[in-house]
Amino acid sequence: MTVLSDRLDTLTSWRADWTGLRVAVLGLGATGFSVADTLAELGSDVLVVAESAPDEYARLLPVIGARLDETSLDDIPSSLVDFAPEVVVASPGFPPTHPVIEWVRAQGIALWGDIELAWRVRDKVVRDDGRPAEWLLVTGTNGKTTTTRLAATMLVEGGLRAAPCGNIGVPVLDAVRDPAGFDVLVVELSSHQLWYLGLDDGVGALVPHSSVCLNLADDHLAWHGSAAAYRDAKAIVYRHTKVACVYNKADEQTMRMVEEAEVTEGARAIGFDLGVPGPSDLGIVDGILADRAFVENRRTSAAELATVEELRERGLAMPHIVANILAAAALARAVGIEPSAVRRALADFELDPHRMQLVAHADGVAWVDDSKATNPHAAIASLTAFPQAVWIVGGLFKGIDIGDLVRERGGSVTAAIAIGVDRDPVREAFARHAPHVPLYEVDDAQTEGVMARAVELAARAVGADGVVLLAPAAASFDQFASYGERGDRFQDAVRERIERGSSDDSDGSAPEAG
Ligand code: UMA
Repeated sequence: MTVLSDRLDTLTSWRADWTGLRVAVLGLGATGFSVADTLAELGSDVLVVAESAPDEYARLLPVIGARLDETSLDDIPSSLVDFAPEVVVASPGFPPTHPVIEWVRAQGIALWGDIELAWRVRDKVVRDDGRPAEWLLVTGTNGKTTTTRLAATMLVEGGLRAAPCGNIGVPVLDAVRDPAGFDVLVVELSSHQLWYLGLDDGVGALVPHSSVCLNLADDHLAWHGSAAAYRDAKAIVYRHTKVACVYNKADEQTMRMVEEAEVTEGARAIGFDLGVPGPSDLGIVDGILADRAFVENRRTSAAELATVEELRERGLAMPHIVANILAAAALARAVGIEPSAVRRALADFELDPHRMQLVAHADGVAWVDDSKATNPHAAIASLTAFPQAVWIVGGLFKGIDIGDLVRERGGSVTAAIAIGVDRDPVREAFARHAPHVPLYEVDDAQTEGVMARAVELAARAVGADGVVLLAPAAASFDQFASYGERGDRFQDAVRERIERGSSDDSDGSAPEAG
């Protein structure tokens, strides 16, 4: 073992000696800044290299004692080579095939993500018992953010100091350094962050209290290079789990991940789905969300968490949301939260905007914004929630095929409105799997015009008592800044149309399909 790796092995505490450690930080977004800020505070020698740097962060770096080289990263910057970093901490946007990442690995330099660093310094603020917060990990292709928020809400309702963090938008290092201190962190992890975690299984390896992979479907294939690599990254979530490996009984791949995981001895596999739960599962019996995993006698008894009817009243009864609720409840129950606290948390819970959000109900038509459905798997879940819908679909498909989605759900689509730059996948999927469904195309490629036109076409295609569903199954970056902007513009267009009234339709008839 080299002197350097000996030193890195000692760096598993905030109180370890980080001074003078040469660390290069790649990227200066939310993650890069939290990493630089942490390491500068610890006395390390920090160089940030980034292709672009928001003014606010760039101004702060010298103040906190870190340096910035804002430079092209197509080649290895000489500043990085000269710096000879002992550790490189990469932002999660950097794919394994990025030239700088390949260089770092070829040089044998230690490569961490922000999550590994956060785990190593998690004892900055400790609980009353002198121990750092426990971590609950949440990943999956879809539903991560909702589940993370749900679990954190249940924990807080149950009297714990808990916070959601990670891919949800709050860097884990910010949560770890929050002077308030937490009993439990609910950490949403993207496949990117998990890939970085998977690089090192040494003394710094994360040991979660409990963990869940909610589901798995093709996504981020360009970043990972293959579906298998994406899956392997997701599976890291279960590694070393101490108490509960929560998996989706309706998604065999998540069960397989648990079977194959190297967990801490004594960890249990806990299943969830919308069916009747077996012992060690959470599920639904006669309209009741029931826990048969964390009860005294799980062979003969169950704990009631909520009813489907209660969820319906709160707009939370869509199948995929109920699945998220069961997964979150499993994590909460694993840390000892009472069923009554789970129920109270659900009574106040609101879904985030752009997640199956009912924008308006006008003239019998429901307008639903699920702009967050950025991949086919998410769009299947949203289409499944309605027997029939006019579907606004399209954007950037990132190489993902929507044929299966259209084959599976095309029967419930009364008309499709195509937006986005990737038209061919939509045309081909409908021609092949649902040729009877009228397909209208939005020709306006300007961000300002897309949704007005899509809403106009949808309004003319939808029947009485119909549903218009924005669930694009694709990323938004071709025409919008984010899925949030895409959803906001849809909502604005819907409201404008309703305010204007439908009277100004050119002829009130259905548009001509392309
Ligand atoms: N950069 C490059 N080249 C690259 C990639 C990044 O130069 O190939 C630089 C750019 O200068 C860029 C900076 O790195 O400004 C930003 O880094 P980043 O893209 O890794 O993003 P952060 O701003 O640090 O935000 C990240 C997550 N983003 C990604 O994983 C892409 C955020 O998740 C997360 O909330 C935040 O850390 C805090 O943990 C967002 C996301 O889109 C929501 N996640 C993806 C998803 O959910 O599908 C994975």
